[in-house]
Amino acid sequence: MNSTSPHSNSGVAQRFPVVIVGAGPAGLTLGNILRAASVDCLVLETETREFIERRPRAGVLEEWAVRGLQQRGLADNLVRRAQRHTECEFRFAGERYRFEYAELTGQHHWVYPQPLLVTDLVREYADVRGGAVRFGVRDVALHDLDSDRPAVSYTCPKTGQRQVVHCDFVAGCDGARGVTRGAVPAGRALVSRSDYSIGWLALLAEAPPSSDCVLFGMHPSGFAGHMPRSAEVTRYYLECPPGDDPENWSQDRVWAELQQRLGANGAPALTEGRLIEKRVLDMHNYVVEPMVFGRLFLAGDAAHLTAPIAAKGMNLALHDAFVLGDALVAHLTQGDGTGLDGYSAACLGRVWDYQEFSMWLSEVYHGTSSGDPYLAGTTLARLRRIFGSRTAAKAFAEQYLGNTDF
Ligand code: RFL
Repeated sequence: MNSTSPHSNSGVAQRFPVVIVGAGPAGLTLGNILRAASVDCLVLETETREFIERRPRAGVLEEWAVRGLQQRGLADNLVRRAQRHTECEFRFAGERYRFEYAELTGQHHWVYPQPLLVTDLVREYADVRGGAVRFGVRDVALHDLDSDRPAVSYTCPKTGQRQVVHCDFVAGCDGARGVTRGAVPAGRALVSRSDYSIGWLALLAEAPPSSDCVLFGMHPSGFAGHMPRSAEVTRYYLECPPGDDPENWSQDRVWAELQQRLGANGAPALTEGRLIEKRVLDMHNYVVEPMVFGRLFLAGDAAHLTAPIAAKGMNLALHDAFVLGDALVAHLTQGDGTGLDGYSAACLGRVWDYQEFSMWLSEVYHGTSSGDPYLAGTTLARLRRIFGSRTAAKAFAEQYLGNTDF
């Protein structure tokens, strides 16, 4: 893809200093940072604006990430509307264990549904800061990335014509299923992968939360999670075989499993409701190193995927966007390339830290249902340590909330 010519069947060539592929949290945050410094950029997105503003996904944001958005004028709605979570609850061996992480660390989580954040970011970028964006583009291809005159081409949804955009830099922010990661030639990056061989049935229920906090159920039948999203909507997860068909999970079966796996002494029954999303996620991770090839800078899920086990992916996407945005602004406005040179290393420390935590947490969530009594025993020992030792609890809380020292 990198070596193909962008020039066939093209309309009028355009030029932007930066082309951003993908209008998710990473791409839109990056675009906003560039526009705030009056750097021109173009965002290319395969979906419509309405679609990205509604796509349900993440909800949990770490304090440092929200501070980063605030410092860039991107969190006004968020801090007004998001919930602050200060504790969560683990349920295992028939009992409930409250984990008061704010009391241990002085930090909390923010809960703000990803579609609301994307809506805020796209409005600020396109309607307030005057950023250029093309929705519904097809067949995005990258060209001449290892030269100082890279280009991006795409098919315009209205005319069907190929368009070419010349630029200085390409930001690959097109998520786990995008095309930019594939533009890095084999041998120019190391892609490390890990597969948990575990599936999660991700559910959104039209039901109020059944607790004031996140619940984690470690049950011999499988993990279950309860994540409040708003007064009317709650996200639930159920461990299932990888590749399972969501149609195997009727409304009745879902609620019966949730009630069982999240049941514990003294816990009220869950408030049930209509399921408005039901999809199976196979739990796997990857990391691309370095996150740079020539003039292409990968950010967010395009560069590294963290299974939603530890709710870290959007936080990492924002971190990359902050680092890359500041580095591109320094280069394009002051000729200072040190930030771009250090971009990959500046991101990968946090990426690997979160990968490791996600792996550790996966063992905790899935050990009791692994069918291996040894793993089940060591999992319960880990959990009891968190609730038996304040030092262990603090160490866990620090990782759960996201280390601020990167
Ligand atoms: P995104 O959000 O996937 O955005 C990429 C954008 O690129 C577009 N695109 C293309 N555009 C142009 N050309 C192409 N060829 C393109 N291919 C794709 C896509 O349409 C899209 O608009 O990536 P980004 O910006 O890196 O953001 C990553 C986050 O979205 C992701 O890490 C999180 O959603 C992960 N995640 C969570 N992260 C958290 O930090 N906290 C959470 O609580 C949390 N919960 C979750 C999650 C992910 C989930 N799913 C569905 C995987 C819960 C779930 C269920």
